[in-house]
Amino acid sequence: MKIATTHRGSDFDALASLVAATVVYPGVRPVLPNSINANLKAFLSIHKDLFDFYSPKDIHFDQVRSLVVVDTHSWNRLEGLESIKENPDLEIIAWDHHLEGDMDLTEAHIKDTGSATTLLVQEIKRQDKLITPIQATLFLMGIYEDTGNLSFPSTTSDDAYAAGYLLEKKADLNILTTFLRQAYGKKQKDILFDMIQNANRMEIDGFSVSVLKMDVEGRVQNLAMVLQMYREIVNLDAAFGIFKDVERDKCMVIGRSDVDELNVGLIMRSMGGGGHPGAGSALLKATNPDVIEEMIIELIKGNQHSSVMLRDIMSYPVVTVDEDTPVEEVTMILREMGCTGVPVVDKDDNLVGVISRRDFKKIRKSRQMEAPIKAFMSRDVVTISHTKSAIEAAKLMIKYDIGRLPVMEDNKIVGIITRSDAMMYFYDLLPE
Ligand SMILES: [Mn+2]
Repeated sequence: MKIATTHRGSDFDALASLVAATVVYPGVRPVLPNSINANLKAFLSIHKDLFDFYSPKDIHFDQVRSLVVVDTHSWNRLEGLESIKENPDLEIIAWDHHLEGDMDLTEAHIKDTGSATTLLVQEIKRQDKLITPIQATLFLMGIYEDTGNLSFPSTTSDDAYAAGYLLEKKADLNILTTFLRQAYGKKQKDILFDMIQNANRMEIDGFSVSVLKMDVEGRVQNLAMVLQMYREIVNLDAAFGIFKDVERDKCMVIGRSDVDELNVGLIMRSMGGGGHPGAGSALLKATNPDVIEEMIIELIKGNQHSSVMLRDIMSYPVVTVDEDTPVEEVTMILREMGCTGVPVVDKDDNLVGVISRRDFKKIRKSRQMEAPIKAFMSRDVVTISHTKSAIEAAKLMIKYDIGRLPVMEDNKIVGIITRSDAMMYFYDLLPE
């Protein structure tokens, strides 16, 4: 068995490197440590289904013949893998940007780039492997996090070339800023202070909105994050910033919204930019900020159709299984449906549990395949009412780290919302 793993307290560079390793080594089992940082937790609670991670406890260590380690090559930074050290003829391949490490390597790809992801992206490029835009986004997050958006002194030209390659492969910068908490320095602090002092609040169609106009000198990083902080502090439904770069005579327009009904992506697209329901931006050349402000207000007024309710994105009808169905039969049903989990009901159709891919990993012996599914299902089922919104569903998925939410009406399941439904919403892939 060939496994890939990374360091404890995984960050985006670690996760991105791990996923990149599965591209470079098809068939390798990616083992994600249980301890991961908070940004990563939020990202995975939405995206987990895209990546088939194993937990260290799912692995029979004595069967591991080949180990790929990424973003570390020190035994003490791995989680729960000490015992495989003793495996005879263990092959160890490392991809790492830390020069120090105590593992006895069969194959070393070690170079002091700004991120470990960079090294794997170079390999993916060299082999001309296919990657999806979502993988490209994740890889870029890995590079950006470890290089402070290519600004840390540790950044090398390799990192920047790799970032360029990922943008070519359609990495999505809006998603990236949603999940990466970025540097907040003096410049950002001054701008935030300015914003709060000049705070203006208007009511447009029942939304509390603020449109700020500011001149900025040179490039200021993370304006989007500052705007987001402003929106949170002043407690607005949505905030828009029009940042005029006086030297270049351009306006950067950024929007952040916390309510479903006010779709920032739609507004930014109308101005030639792009984005998602909660976050977007546009770059306008030689435009008067007052005119842009008027445009934004008009667009918000015209924005009356973008409320996305659960019934618009949920999947239905819902296949359920009876709690006494044998495990084996459930796996067949899942395979036929092509999905990874299913709600479990009792004789009277009441929801009593959910079975998911993670629960199946508890099964170790073949005779357990004949046991009723209720023996393995999760009983604490988080559900959501059909009257709630897509953002509320996504928040629950993040909070409870679950990929499937039954949608309930009068105690019966009327639909199910999955991570991929939520992703369709976040990436704005819904049919218009
Ligand atoms: Mn790293």
